[in-house]
Order: sequence, then C-alpha cells, then structure tokens
Amino acid sequence: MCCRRLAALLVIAMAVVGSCLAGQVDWSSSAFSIHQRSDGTPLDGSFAFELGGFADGFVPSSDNTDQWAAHWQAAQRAFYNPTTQIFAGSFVMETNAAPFDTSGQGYIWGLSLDHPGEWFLITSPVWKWPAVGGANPPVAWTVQNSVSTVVGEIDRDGDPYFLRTGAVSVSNPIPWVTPTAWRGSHFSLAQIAAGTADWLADPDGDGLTNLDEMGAGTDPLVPDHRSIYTVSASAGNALQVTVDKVPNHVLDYVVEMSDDLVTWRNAMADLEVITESANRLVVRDRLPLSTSYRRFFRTTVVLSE
Ligand SMILES: [Ca+2]
Ligand SMILES: [Ca+2]
Repeated sequence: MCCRRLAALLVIAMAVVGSCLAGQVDWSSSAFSIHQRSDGTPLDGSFAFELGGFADGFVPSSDNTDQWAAHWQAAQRAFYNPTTQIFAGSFVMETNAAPFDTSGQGYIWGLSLDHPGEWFLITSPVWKWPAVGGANPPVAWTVQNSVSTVVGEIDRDGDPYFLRTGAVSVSNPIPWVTPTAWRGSHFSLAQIAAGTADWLADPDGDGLTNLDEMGAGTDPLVPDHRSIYTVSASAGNALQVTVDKVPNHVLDYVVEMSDDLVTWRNAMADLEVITESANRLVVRDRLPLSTSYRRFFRTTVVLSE
C-alpha cells in the first residue's frame, strides 16, 4: 500500500444545524470467529466488506458475477480486522432513492484487491432498507442472521470455520475505481510517461492537483472546481466538517485540525468521527465553539492501493 497526502483546503466557518432521527443498519460478522478464503487460509486485512444494494432490479447469482460491479451501489465499507477477526459498521440511512428504497434488498459483499478471485455475498429476505429519518431502533444485518449465501460459505456453529469466501473469476470487474484505473481512464500513456498524470501535477491549471481532482470527482484536464466539504456547528455547538466523498474509489478522506496552521492532527482525542459512509464523512471537534481559541480544518485525500 502506498500513501500520498495533500492538503486540499483550509476551512473555518460556523452555522447552526439541527439534529435528526434516522434509520440505521448495524452490520457485522462475529468477533473472534474463523474467517477464511476458499483454500482455508485466514482472511487478511486487505479484505473489505461493503453494505449496499444492486440497482436496476439486478439479482446477483453465482452465475452472473461478471455483472455485479456494474449494478452495485455501496452504502458503507468496513475493512476486516485480522486481530479481532471481525468486520463491523453502522450505517445511518442517507437516502431512500433506489436501490435503497424500503423495498430494496440489502447485501453484504466482501472482496480484496490482493485476492481478486475471492468474493463473499450474503443477504436475507428481511434485509430491507429502513426509512430515512425513521425513529425505529437500528436493524442488525449480520453474517449470523443472513439466510442466502450467494457466493462463499457460512458455517453458523463456527466450526471448522464461520465464514469462507468463494472462488470467482479473477477477470470479473470490481466495484472499485483504483488510483491506477482512474489515471488510466483520464490520461494517455504518453501523458502518464511525461508526468502530466503525476498526483501532484495540475495540468489544467485550476489549482487542484490530480489527486484533488480524483478526490473531488472532477476532470483533471478541464479547469473546474467542486467544493467537497461544508462546515457547520453541531447541536452541541462544536464545529463539524462534512466531506462529500466520491463513492467507490480506493482512497481515504481525512479531516485534520490545527490551532495555528502549523501543527495538524486528527487524533480521536481531538476529533470525533460522527459517521463515515461511501458518500460522506462527518467529523466533529470534541471541544465546543469558544472565543478563546481558533480552529482550522483541512481535508486531505490519501491514496491507498
Ligand atoms: Ca487540476
Ligand atoms: Ca479540473
């Protein structure tokens, strides 16, 4: 994995927003269970699991795995933790637009860039998306309570394994845009060789580096600008930064805070992640607004591949 960082923008502002109720899906495997690839080797930290649904009425099966990526819409991604042997996430509903309508079918899809021939997909007839803003308690979609294993295997008593991915064709398209694929889709081989596609280059001169452009979903060869963040004050009167992510890209968005524009930090002691989904990252200052100190925030995009 390589990582590159770039400070995208500095922001400070304040406004007032209200809190709202929301439907929530808590989804996970079981901790300290045996999770394996199809050949029996333990899952490693390259495996990510995504909560999501398939658009256009597409119904996935083990016979049409080559078409899954074209229809997949992720709600949230959670990486497998080989130490605690679990993946887990909490997703607060952001929309009930299809395929996330209340009759839409929810799925959990596991895959890895390092092991492209190993997938896992489960669902259950009762996994229907909660209503946005609904006041019902969170629903729990777990490997344990899934009913349909489309690809992979589950052994619910955990012995000799709890979850096993299944073997699929390595030529299947994946639902993720890697940095290499993004660069290849926007630049010619000659441009890549000439350095025009370098991550810190700005060939269209719009002030956004190529890395910024990928993180904002803009065209690296057309001058344009899209602000990917908003700053507000939370109900508890603390500064809150919301980042609009480009979904399905293999990169991370990080919000950092500074008192002096010199030292930047994103420690949990200072910043609380309110929610992170495929589309959005919301981070909040743990201290309330005050006239006795200054706060600056910046959003950075981090490549990982
Ligand atoms: Ca640019
Ligand atoms: Ca541009």
